[in-house]
Amino acid sequence: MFERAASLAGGAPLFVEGDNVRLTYAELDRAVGGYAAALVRLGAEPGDRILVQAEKSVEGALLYLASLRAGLIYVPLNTAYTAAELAYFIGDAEPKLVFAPGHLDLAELDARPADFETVARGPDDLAAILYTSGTTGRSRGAMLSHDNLASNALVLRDYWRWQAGDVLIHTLPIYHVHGLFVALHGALLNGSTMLWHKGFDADAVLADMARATVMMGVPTYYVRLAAHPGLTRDAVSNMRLFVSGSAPLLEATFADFEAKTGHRILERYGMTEAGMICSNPYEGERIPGTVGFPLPGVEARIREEVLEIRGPNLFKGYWRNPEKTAEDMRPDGFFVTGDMATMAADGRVAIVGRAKDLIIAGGLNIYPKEIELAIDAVPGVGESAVIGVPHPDLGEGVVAVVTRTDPALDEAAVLAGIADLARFKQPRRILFAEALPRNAMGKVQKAALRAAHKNLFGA
Ligand code: MCA
Ligand code: AMP
Repeated sequence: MFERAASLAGGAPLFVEGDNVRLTYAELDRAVGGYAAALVRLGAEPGDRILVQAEKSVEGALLYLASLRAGLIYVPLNTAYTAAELAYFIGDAEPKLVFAPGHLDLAELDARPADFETVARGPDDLAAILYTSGTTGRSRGAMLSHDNLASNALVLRDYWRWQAGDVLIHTLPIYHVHGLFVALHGALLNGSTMLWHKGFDADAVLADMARATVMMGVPTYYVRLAAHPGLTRDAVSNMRLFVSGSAPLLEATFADFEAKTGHRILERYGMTEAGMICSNPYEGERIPGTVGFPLPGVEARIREEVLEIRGPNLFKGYWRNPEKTAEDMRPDGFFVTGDMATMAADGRVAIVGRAKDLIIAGGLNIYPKEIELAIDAVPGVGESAVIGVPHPDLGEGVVAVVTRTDPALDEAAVLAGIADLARFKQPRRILFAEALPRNAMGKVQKAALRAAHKNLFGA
């Protein structure tokens, strides 16, 4: 699909960094071919996993495409993960090749442009495994097939009206669904130029809006843009579409952004296990606080207040974990998302809460169980409860409420004891308490803790 799109786009720029055209569509085939050939020379065979933890780069994107062409299974990892976390993923995925600190170096790969015969793959063959944390505290790999990725990309191309002349501001990381699939695939399928940013910087993004038409981001990006004095109707006059997802977009952010730009941000909803699931319409009403309608081909229903879905976008299960897969799957093939939702008579969906114990900060998922297990292992800790409370920039901020057996234990000692966790998962605040509130069943009342500390970050 990408090769066909690229052949139509011809000499159009593909990756642009600043004023620098890094690659044109005409060069894509041989550039990716060079990476694919290099991977094969290193011994990778179809079905092998290739694990990548690398700063965002054009080369990294080419490596992903090369992995698809060589029939490999791409396993991207958040760059913030520590060496201890990386070791877990290597043990679980058993990759043939590892591009990560202390392993292979992407910059040293001999990947000069070359012809490469694409390895044929069937629709159900795996294209990628994306790790997603679980309520048990252990990350598990969601197996995504070529058809999962392709079907979702094709649906979104039509749903969001990708069109000739579109230019995408690509500022998301490429180790998650949002940046790696939704944004990258959309642009590639459409033969669109990507203005490639290594990370999110509001000044740089605003400056690029004059030559772009589409932007995708997590709510934090829109919060930061809306607070920027440069966000005006003039600044966005070339823009066609702003998409938000990965976490709830506050109605206040939606309203603020519309007042300043005239644009109604299009909010959509998705998950690692299923790519994009629901979206507000392109032409119809984009209603804040809702995520629109199930995408064409996606079936959605609500059982006991929780959203369940089925469709060609739905993953093939958790890597080497059939028990967990079975737990989340209904006998009729519907997947239990763990998101609490309502569905209006016209089918419009609103996400109203979470049945799973999950925090989303700046679009990154954090499972309290994993943090609690780490804190509980620190000497001097009695027990802990990790919660998310409103945060003005990140949406939610991580807070730990901790009881101690050693009265001298302080915040710094707790943080030092959990240094093996990626920084973004570590609590912004550690609060000490005499005891944790429990209900009659002995279960920690997290709702009470969240209510007690809801103003901690002044959101
Ligand atoms: C960075 N920090 C964070 C986060 N990011 N803390 C909590 N949550 C975060 N998301 C911490 C760093 O550890 C550091 O801490 C400090 O903030 C500054 O780091 P820096 O990297 O400079 O921060 P930033 O550049 O401002 O990054 C924030 C960000 C970024 C722009 C919101 O996290 C981001 O781009 N997030 C997008 C993630 C994403 O792609 N999500 C989609 C997942 P210290 O200073 O203490 O060391 S896909 C998904 O969810 C589904 C499928 C879907 O629907 O899309
Ligand atoms: P991940 O595990 O990173 O794929 O994150 C998926 C989760 O992000 C979903 O199960 C939701 O809880 C949340 N999410 C994604 N998009 C939205 C949205 N537009 N509104 C509310 N929650 C969202």
